[in-house]
Amino acid sequence: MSKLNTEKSKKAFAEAQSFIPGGVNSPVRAFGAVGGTPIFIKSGSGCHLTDVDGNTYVDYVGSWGPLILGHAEPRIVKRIHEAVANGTSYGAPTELEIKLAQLMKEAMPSLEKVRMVNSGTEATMSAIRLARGFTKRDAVIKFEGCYHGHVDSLLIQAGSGATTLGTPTSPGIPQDFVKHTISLPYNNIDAVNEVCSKRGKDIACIIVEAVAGNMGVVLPKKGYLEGLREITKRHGIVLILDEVMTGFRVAHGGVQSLYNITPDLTTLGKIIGGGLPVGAYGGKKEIMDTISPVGPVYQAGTLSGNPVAMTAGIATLEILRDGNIYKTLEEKSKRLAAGMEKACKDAGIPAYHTRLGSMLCTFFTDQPVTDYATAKRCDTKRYAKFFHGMLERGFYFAPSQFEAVFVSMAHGEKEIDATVNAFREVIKGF
Ligand code: HOZ
Repeated sequence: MSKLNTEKSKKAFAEAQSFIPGGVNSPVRAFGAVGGTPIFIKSGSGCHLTDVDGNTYVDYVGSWGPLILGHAEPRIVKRIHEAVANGTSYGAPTELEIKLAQLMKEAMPSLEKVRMVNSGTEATMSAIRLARGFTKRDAVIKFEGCYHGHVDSLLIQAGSGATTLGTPTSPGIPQDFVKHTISLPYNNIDAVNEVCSKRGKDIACIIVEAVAGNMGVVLPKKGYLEGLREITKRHGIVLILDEVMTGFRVAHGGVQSLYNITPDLTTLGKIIGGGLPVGAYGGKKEIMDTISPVGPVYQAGTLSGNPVAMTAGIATLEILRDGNIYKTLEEKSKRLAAGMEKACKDAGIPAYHTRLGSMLCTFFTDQPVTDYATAKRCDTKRYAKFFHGMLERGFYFAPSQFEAVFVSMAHGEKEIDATVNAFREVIKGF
């Protein structure tokens, strides 16, 4: 029984369900895996969220990744206000789009050309169409437990809400749409080699979450990403690195800079929109120039390159140019992860901890988690206990084991140490 007063959230949730399926506009918000009623948010500031009942929480969801600088960061808010005053949408090109593309390319040189869209889903969907149009091949390889948004052909053995809510392969997608999707275990390079040596000439692209962040955080094994790069090169397959979550998060140049991988295409979202709806895909000029209006592969969008979203993205990426930010984030994240790991050890609670930069995860399991099968072995009932225990104490984590913890620049030592102390208390009751 929760000690929190969430009467207004409960009322809002009941009302929301009359108008909105499940009362939410994205399933992962519904507390489906942990039980209880989602809290309805009134405002965010720094690392804090305040709900409609007036409860305040230290937030580790960060809008599922975009808010690397925290909520309502004053410099971003100011730039958004200025942009809004100039009009909110033109449906015509602006110099802002060039500026954001430049900032992205500066951090990720593999982005020779970039196309802006409105979400990560749109980015991955468009990148796959482009890879198919460019190679004139149909098949796509994806990996179990990876999630690339709700794209029809990729909702096969998908992570995030699809796993949380028990529908990793969604109904509503005709068999004809997915007959070209090959789903393989993550972190298993032999499986990729085997399929590609038999069917290499049919495969348009391999799409992979650079660090899997939608089955919890699962790190690529040593040599795995490099192996994918080598195999795709050998067979003329387009390598799409999905950095929607990791881009500008784990490092300024994303996972590709840390692992020294040059993908053919990269998909981005979240941070590049500074908290507004944005996605992008980009990569080799030769491939990108296959998109309309230069080439024949069609892709378009009324609000693509929206001036307000571009401004928020530019303001964010300009701040992130300061390399000290990633050093600071590393220290903060390490402090949190180490604190939680030690707490589990001291309490004798089996757990497996993963982290890359400010993305981390505590899996409640006594086994290493390296892929979807091992991630699914976690004790999700224990996770639900953890989630509610932390929520009651004023700490908001993702309402599912199969998501990431995000640390932002707004989290201070004080909040992090308080989180670890609360965690110690919560796991005592396991
Ligand atoms: N990729 C995010 C979850 N892992 C998206 C959040 C959502 O689905 O609402």
